[in-house]
Amino acid sequence: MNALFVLLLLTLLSPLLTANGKRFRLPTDPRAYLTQEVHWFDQTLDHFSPTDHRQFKQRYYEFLDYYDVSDGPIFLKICGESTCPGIVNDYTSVLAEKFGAALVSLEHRYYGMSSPFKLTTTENLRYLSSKQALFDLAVFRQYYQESLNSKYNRSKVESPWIVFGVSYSGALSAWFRLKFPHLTCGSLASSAVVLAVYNFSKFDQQVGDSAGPECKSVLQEITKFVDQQLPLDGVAVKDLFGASTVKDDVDFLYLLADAAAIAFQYGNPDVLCSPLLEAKNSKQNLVEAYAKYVKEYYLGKFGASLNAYNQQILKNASLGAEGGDRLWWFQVCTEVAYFQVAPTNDSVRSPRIDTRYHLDLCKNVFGEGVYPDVDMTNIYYGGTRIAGSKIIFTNGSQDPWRHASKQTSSPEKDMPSYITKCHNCGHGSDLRGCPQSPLNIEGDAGNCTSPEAVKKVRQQIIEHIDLWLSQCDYDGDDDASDFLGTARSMVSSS
Ligand SMILES: *[C@@H]1O[C@H](CO)[C@@H](O)[C@H](O)[C@H]1NC(C)=O
Ligand SMILES: *[C@@H]1O[C@H](CO)[C@@H](O)[C@H](O)[C@H]1NC(C)=O
Ligand SMILES: *[C@@H]1O[C@H](CO)[C@@H](O)[C@H](O)[C@H]1NC(C)=O
Ligand SMILES: *[C@@H]1O[C@H](CO)[C@@H](O)[C@H](O)[C@H]1NC(C)=O
Ligand SMILES: *[C@@H]1O[C@H](CO)[C@@H](O)[C@H](O)[C@H]1NC(C)=O
Ligand SMILES: CC(=O)N[C@H]1CO[C@H](CO)[C@@H](O)[C@@H]1O
Repeated sequence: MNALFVLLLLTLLSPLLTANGKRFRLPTDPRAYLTQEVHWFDQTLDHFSPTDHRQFKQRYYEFLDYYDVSDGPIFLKICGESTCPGIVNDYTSVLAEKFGAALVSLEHRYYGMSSPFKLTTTENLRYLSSKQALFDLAVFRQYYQESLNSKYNRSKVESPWIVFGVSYSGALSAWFRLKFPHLTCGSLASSAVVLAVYNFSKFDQQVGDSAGPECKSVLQEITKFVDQQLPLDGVAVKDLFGASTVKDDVDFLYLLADAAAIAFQYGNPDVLCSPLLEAKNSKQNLVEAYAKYVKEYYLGKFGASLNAYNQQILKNASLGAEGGDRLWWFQVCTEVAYFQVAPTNDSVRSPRIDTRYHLDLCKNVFGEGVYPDVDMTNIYYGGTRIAGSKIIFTNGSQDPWRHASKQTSSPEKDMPSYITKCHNCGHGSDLRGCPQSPLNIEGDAGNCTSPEAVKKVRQQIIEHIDLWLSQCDYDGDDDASDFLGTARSMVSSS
């Protein structure tokens, strides 16, 4: 099969690779990409072993239409926890045009077509970690700089690099700048989940806050009813939601919790709350109204997969892309947790979604001893006390994930933090506009309830990138004349 065909196939399959509250949705519409032309790179499997020299093929993309060959920067858009079908046409393409930048994206190891192994057994997943992924990016950055230099017949040029990411890849963007400051001039970390959280009850609290008192209380009523009905007639309840394949009751409750969270996370609050409040006001059956939303919107239009909530499926190491969220769950169960447990008070989700449920899932899906050492992760990266520099943190006011991000500025370290505040500002709204799913081409902010809020943050992003490019000097030694990127000014500011 040729690569393009495989790519198309994967693009069609990618609705299966969704959900679990966390996973950042990538669009399936080819128009949402600047390019989908695949390139390959030989990557080292284990960056931390002196004796293991195995390699695997890692997929990447480049887009050079805006590139100013004389002194343009390189924007590395980090792909995160899903297949990476191309370079997404979000607000970074507007930035690339403004700054005359080359755009390049590397698929995250293990995801999509960049898997070192056919089977995703726990043993084979041992090289799946953010630490390895950061090294992938560093090695790739060197490789790509050289490949671009030879393409344009130039030598020893060190372009100014800026890294970008949203969500988990936003955390990678911040961490890359932290761990490899000599390889970049700055970082945008959009909705970046840099804090590993063990009991992440603030997630559910934010869902309630974003819903507002009325919609929250309807959601709570529904949860309560489903909690009561499940032990009595689980089959009927699951059937109502079209989810009879999800055998475990708490897996099913998790699906219902995620379905609500996703509306706020991705800027579609009214798609959920309007019909629920309508049902409430006209005294219709609330559970049926919610089931309609879950079936038609969450599992339908949004494209979430039941497989992501089915531990029987998550356990299966031979399913590859169809195995739901097995890969992301592995990262959750080993590094970052973000266990979205029910808060003890005023919870939207079922109290049965607790710490024990998550730990049991990790054990059931990956085996004995797999456990997220969040303390080690936060020691390694610093959490919200990350000791980096020149990193912009952005968050959406309605996004439950912002409580795992850095929400206050550290001006002394040149790490500003911005929050876009509006009714439908969610995950990555600075780069993706509103709603965040489906993606708006070039991250159009036109449908944000406060486009001005998004524009203001974007202006800050432009100013910081401009400043950091002008200050960029990788080594400051005598070779500085080789460095093309200094003092580059923006093409235009608006
Ligand atoms: C590349 O640059 C070298 C040295 O400047 C020059 O001799 C050579 O002709 C160039 N080759 C191409 C393909 O432009
Ligand atoms: C997480 O919550 C569980 C259950 O409430 C509790 O036993 C545990 O101590 C908590 N762990 C941390 C690190 O907060
Ligand atoms: C795992 O998936 C493969 C491929 O679909 C299937 O053949 C196999 O029966 C599954 N294993 C289990 C234990 O369900
Ligand atoms: C529990 O939540 C309710 C509703 O938000 C609030 O009024 C109450 O003060 C909370 N109780 C505690 C102990 O936090
Ligand atoms: C904004 O919403 C309207 C109505 O839903 C839609 O027709 C239009 O395409 C949207 N614009 C953007 C930029 O999403
Ligand atoms: C810069 C900024 O707007 N920070 C805010 C982010 O959100 C937190 C929590 O709501 C606020 O306390 C910060 O002021």
